[in-house]
Amino acid sequence: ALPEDHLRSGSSVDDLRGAVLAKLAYAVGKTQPDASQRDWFLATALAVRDRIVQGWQNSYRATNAGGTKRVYYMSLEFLIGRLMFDALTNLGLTDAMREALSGLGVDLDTLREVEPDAALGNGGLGRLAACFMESMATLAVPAYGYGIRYENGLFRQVVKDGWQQEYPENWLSFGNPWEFARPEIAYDIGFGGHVETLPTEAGPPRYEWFPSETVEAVAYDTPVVGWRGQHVNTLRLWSARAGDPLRLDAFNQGDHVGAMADRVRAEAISKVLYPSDATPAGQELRLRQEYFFAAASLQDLVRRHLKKYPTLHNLPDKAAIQLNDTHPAIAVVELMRILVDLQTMPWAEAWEITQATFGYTNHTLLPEALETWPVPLMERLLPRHMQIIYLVNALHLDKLRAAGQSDVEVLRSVSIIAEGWGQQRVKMGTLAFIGSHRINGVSALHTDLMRQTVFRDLNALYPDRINNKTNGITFRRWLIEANPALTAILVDVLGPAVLDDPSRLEGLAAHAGDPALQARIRAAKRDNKLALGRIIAARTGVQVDPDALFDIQIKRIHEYKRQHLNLLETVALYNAIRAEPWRDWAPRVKIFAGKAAASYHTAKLIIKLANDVARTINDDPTVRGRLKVVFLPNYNVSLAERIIPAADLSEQISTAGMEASGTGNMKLALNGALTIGTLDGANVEIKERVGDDNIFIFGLTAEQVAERHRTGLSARDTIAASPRLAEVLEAVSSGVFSPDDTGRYKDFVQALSDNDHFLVTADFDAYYAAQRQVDALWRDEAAWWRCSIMNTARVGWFSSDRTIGEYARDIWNVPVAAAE
Ligand code: DL6
Repeated sequence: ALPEDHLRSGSSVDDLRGAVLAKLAYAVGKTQPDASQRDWFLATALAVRDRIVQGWQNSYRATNAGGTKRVYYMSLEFLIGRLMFDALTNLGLTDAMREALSGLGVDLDTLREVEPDAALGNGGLGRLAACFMESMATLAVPAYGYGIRYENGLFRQVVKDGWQQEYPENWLSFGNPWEFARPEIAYDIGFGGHVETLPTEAGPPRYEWFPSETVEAVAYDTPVVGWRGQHVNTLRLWSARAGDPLRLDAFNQGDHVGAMADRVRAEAISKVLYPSDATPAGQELRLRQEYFFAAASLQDLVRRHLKKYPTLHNLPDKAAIQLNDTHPAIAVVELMRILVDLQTMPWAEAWEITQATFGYTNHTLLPEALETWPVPLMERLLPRHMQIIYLVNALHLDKLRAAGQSDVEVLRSVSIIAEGWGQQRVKMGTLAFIGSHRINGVSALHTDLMRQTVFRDLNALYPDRINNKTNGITFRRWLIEANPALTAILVDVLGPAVLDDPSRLEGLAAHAGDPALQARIRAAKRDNKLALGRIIAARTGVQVDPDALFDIQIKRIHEYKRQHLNLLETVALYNAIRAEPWRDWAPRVKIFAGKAAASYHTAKLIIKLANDVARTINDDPTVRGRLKVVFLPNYNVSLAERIIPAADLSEQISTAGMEASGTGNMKLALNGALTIGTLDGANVEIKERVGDDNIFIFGLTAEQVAERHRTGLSARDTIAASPRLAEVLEAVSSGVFSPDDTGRYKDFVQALSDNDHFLVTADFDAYYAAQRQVDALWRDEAAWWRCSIMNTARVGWFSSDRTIGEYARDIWNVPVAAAE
């Protein structure tokens, strides 16, 4: 082989070192003495990327040559985080690269921290998309992920005086070594304008849309390499570009700002993830984003199909499009427009193809998160699409009436158009449901609730469409990369095949009581806790004891997730410690991290409460360090990778029926944390697998919650019946934790008493009791570590490889590679 090949594909330490040095010189343009850590990171990432390219091209060629069906995963979010260790791990190059760099005086783990964290998502939904991309590559399912290349990802959270502040997160400012810009792959995306009716000689008229505005969608490709580098897929993200970079006439007349107005408006589409939709302009931008990426992705996949086949009639045999929630649901209508208006296909045939191609995943039942768009907005922005929606709806309702359905309530509930709110709105969930052949929920409970609630009437009409696909996580990132110490023990005990086949984790159960194994697992956890302790000290100034129980709640801040229930329990424990300081309290560190939506005032107040409670307790000498509270700012994927391996207890305490699945619950259990949780989302299935003895379940069930919502939510009687809770609420309300502003939490506590929608007060006593069971088990070391090991042993099923296998079989109809 030519030396050049070694530089591009060699995997020895010398090859890698040579490759990094070549990249440093010729791609980054630096010499060794001048290179910063960022330069070294770029050089290393580029050298790694070279090693993916061959597999990427092979995968592409094989799929094309074989005419294999592809999966297109459309998602407004891909929370991919850092990518260097994904690539190194899956290519099996981590150790060799570490050695290669250390020979140059460079530390791979330092470079790991230099990589920007790509926060192109908000939470679980976006991270699921990232795990699915990795699993599809691992299982050799040919796939494209389609989304938006946001210039600014989810905001950077700064905590100032206990309050969240948001700052832009420009992850691209120093370049992105993983992506390939494809300026030649660009599509025109129209907005606004009008529709013309064109008569035809025979048959129905044709329609043509003349948009008043056009924005270009430009592709940026990131290769996604699967485990052991066998298969590589593409994450194709769209960036918005104005057709004309500036209006030269205006510029020459001195209007330098005005000359760029069109460009700014066009490029705003890919500027920020989740623009605030509190204003009509924000709402419009959000709808523009959704149509922009859905339309670009469809043009792309249709072009690919027509390059190989003469017609789109066989599209469902060659393409499965998965809608990750309703955000891309307008794609259903866009495909109809392409088929009927552009390809002149008869409506019925087009509809059949559309339905057979799409699948839709629902990720929430919360009414405020179910998307609806005002008809006037849709009509103005996408006039032809609105016509198509009306026709889809009319035909759908006609069919039901013809089949004997005359119940006005049922017809109203299954209609795509909702009346009310003072204006008509388009229900995107109903549109996605009707336009798809399969609709899935993300945990068994969530799927059942979908059948009983939001989609009850649609499910009665189409009983075969809804199916369950319980979420999963990729073990490559959440075990192998995040927790090398635990991984090494697992490989030692179970053999290296456990890395390929997570069901082998079950073998650990037989050793759960082995004191030697317990000691090893405990020592590994302690090291992880020490490392997290260093991060906590650096970011918050709080010193934590690695031998205390690390009690973790990490997720978006939301009332349904009930961080405030945890905080109220923290206050109760604080009161108890102060009342009986002589008792042998199990030392605990309560760690919170998460972001609140910028316009969600109560969630931001909960962050302030966490910081107020933390300051008061951490400063109180009576507590003597037996309880510490930490709010770690700027939660993101990289921080999760450091927190999860250090967790002893996993807080999954949402109001039952409100958390669709959760995936943090799976990551924490895999890393040996015991769950304290409600019977909600995937907690139910985690309990079934780990067993009742290895999990702390408390609180109302989803059914009981629904019953409470029917009977009323005043919490006065509940509070009166619980002196402990009453004392806690009184302390918070009266300003014990906010001496600088004693009224800060008055309304917050009042609202809990008047209308406790999330049933915090109702679950409080049960939660407090469950926490004391946690304390008791923590004191029995052998029993605790046995439970911890049983958690790791029994959650192999939550691998996203299993989930993707189910999607492939039941929704997409594509084969998956057999496990090695
Ligand atoms: O399915 C992924 C993830 C679930 O694990 C979470 O339980 C669920 O809240 C989340 N859903 C969303 C949708 N919008 N809201 N809210 O983020 O999906």
